Amino acid sequence: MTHLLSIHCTLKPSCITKPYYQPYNRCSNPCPTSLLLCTSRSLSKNCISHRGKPLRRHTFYVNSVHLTQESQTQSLSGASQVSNESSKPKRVMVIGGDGYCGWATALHLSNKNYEVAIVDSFVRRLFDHQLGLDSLTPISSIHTRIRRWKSLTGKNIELYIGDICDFDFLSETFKSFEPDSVVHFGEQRSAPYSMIDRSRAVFTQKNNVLGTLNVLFAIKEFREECHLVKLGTMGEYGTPNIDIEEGYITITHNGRTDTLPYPKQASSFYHLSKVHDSNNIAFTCKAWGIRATDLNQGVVYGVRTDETEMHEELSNRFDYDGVFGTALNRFCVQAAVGHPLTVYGKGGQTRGYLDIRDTVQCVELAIANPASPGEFRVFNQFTEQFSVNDLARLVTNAGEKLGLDVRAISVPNPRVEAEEHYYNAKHTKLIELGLKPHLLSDSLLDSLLNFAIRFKDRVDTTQIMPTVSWKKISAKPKTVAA
Ligand code: NAD
Ligand code: USQ
Repeated sequence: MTHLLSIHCTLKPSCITKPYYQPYNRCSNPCPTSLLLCTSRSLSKNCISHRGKPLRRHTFYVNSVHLTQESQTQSLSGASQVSNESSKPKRVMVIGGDGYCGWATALHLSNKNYEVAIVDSFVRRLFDHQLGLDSLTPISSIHTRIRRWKSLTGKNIELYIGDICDFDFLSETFKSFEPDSVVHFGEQRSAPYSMIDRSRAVFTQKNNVLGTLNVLFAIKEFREECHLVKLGTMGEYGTPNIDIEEGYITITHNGRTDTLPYPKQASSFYHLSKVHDSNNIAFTCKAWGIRATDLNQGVVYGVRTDETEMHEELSNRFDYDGVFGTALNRFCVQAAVGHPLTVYGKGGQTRGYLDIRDTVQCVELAIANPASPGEFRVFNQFTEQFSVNDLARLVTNAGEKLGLDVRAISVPNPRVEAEEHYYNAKHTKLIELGLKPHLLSDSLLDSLLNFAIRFKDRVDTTQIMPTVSWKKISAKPKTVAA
């Protein structure tokens, strides 16, 4: 048995001994035309400065490498969405930009001519090491990803490596990049992970709630006008027996009427962390005049976007395991390897779902149409509702057409959740802003299944069954077999 590493550690870039890269155009010292390799702290101190303001020693400010020889600037399909009012492209900080939704979004925004910076601690890659998990798709390091993007498009993506719970790091990042918008994906996002044991529950809430609080303080201190686009979750609402509105509900009680935040009934320590975030954001919009959009996103499926398709080194991660894998993605991989589809309990659990290509579209729409100062705006970000049984049926039918032998089984539900319930959630605000949904069609399922089949030799079937029980969570650290 191998004990899991404690995750009380935050990734302190100052502890990392690896050399890092500094772009020639941001360096106060003369730099070579290709790349400047800073290997010592003293050198980094001198090198890292921006507009006369030195960055602190532990801020790892890494930019894509100057690749003049390799660069072949392409005119990509997505025309610039950046407003013509200003010739200066909008600067978007993508926190969590090395993750599943964040990587696809960073590339999409860069493709649309936004100036993009990724901020990430790589804690998601660390979770894989801790739990012995791996993405279905091979994924390149962030440095390789960014260099490849630059070589294909000529576009820079700036990179700040660090933990947003470290306010010094975040402050320097804000002062250096000066974002117009911050898209915040940078949280521990798995409900099962948050229910493994006490330390994971605590980590999830600390990481998510404090990280978001730091982002709010950084906006207040350094970029008051900056628009926060925060990834929340449909799971904040739970499964009430009435229609779910977009953020707010108008209630008449004892003859008086008010519009109030929609009631929240989250059902994991992860989902609860999002509720806490929403409350903190709503309060700071009111108190400090921050402008924010909370994107209550449903379950995301798919992996390919126009940009990640451009090169295998731009591939996105694809989780299928029992901790980080989400329903439809898991079912496609299960069908590809001949594993029964794992329907938890009765399978009537209904959620909102969306294609990852719509995630990137929604974020872009939110950025392009910002909230007003002091406004706390909530959009429900999904395109269709399905029950788990619906998904199992769809994957079974699509798999059979491809000659796969697919069957679904009912697995004892490791979660505490309603398995048969009413569910009708509004999702009109993003459509009104111009979202053109990619709905789950037979052809999309075919392509997802074919994608899973292509990588099926990489599947570790021992990671498929759920192992985390909502009821059995304890204070004792959980271990994993090596
Ligand atoms: P992910 O785990 O793939 O990516 C999150 C990224 O954030 C990772 O790269 C991680 O290293 C980084 N990160 C986490 N904590 C950080 C910190 N303190 N400082 C800096 N970086 C940090 O997750 P994802 O699937 O891309 O989800 C992104 C966001 O969208 C999350 O907030 C999640 O709650 C939300 N969301 C995801 C889904 C989904 O189906 N994937 C659905 C609804 C909402
Ligand atoms: N489920 C199964 N079988 C599986 C996997 C899941 O029946 O093999 C069921 C779950 O019990 C649940 C539903 O499918 O009822 C969705 O589970 P999921 O694992 O696909 O998604 P969830 O845990 O809710 O979390 C995911 C993301 C999270 C995001 C959330 C959006 O990991 O970051 O916030 O989707 S939502 O569900 O709308 O809250």
